[in-house]
Amino acid sequence: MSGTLGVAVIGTGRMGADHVRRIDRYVSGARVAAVADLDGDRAKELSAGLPGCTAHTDVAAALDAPGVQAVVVASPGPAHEEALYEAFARELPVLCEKPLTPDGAGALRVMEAEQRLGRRLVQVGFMRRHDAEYEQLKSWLDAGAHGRPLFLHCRHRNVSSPSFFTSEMLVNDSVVHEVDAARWLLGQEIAAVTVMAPATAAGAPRGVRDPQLVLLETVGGAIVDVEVFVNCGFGYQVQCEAVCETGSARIGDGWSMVTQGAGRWGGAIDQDYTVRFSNAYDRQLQRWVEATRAGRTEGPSAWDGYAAAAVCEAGVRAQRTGVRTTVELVERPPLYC
Ligand code: ISE
Repeated sequence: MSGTLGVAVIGTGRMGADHVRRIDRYVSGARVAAVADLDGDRAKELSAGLPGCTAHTDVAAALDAPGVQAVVVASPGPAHEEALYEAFARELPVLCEKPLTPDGAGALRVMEAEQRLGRRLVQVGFMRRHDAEYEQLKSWLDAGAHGRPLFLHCRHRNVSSPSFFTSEMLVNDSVVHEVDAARWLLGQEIAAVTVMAPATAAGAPRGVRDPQLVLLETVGGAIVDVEVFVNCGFGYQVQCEAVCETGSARIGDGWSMVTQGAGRWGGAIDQDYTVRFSNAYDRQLQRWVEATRAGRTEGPSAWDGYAAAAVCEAGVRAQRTGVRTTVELVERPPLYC
């Protein structure tokens, strides 16, 4: 593919608008050629400042717009599957925000459709894989200098959850990141999930069980514990400590400038994922644009999206029943090996 990559962005909510801004201002080699949103006014408003960008309320129309060569899907999860099929029908490469689909069955259908095309078109937006600290931790683990990984101790805290958040979403919208990160860092599938919850925090919205503790067991015998707390009130924190047989490594402490005065020392805590992972989002998009222009599809695949969805589905069952729940995965198709 030569020249500037024309990208259609589907969904102009928080993430979609952020991707549009990123492509327009920071990513080289790409431009926003079309945007689509059910809210036509929002799409029009966003496209207004972008030369040559058209606004649509319909995914198909956006993908057929002049100059569109690739797609970013950033609509709500339940709308991803249809958008992916529209992209497949036109053989357009796609960067699809997580979750690939809200459930394992949908992700299986997407994989089947992609296999019928005979080549990978989808990269899933698990952006932590592009974060510099996560990359460092992955290299440390891959070097294997400290023996086998035994534990990942993870903390995933948000200041507050959006109004539509449910107890299930702590697993399938938030912990889905740790599910993917754990599979990627350890190079192992997740075999079973257990979910426990302490007393609900005073800051949790009515009916939302927050915080929760999610335990993931990998096929290689490692245990991943995730404290997920999406109304902690004090900051956005994503931390991960890997413990191996003879050493440990930890990321996400967020050391920025340290101030001292009046007998105290301190620093700022990020308040939001678009700030904490801003570089990861930039790198994800830049790398996707470069790979796409070179005719390659890289990064987390539809298989990774499927595996994460299957683990989260088991997680939601474990949450409801209080019982350790095994994860059932289909055999990995050759396209994803
Ligand atoms: C949100 O959708 C994200 O992807 C954030 O990274 C995560 O921290 C948050 O809990 C999710 O709701």
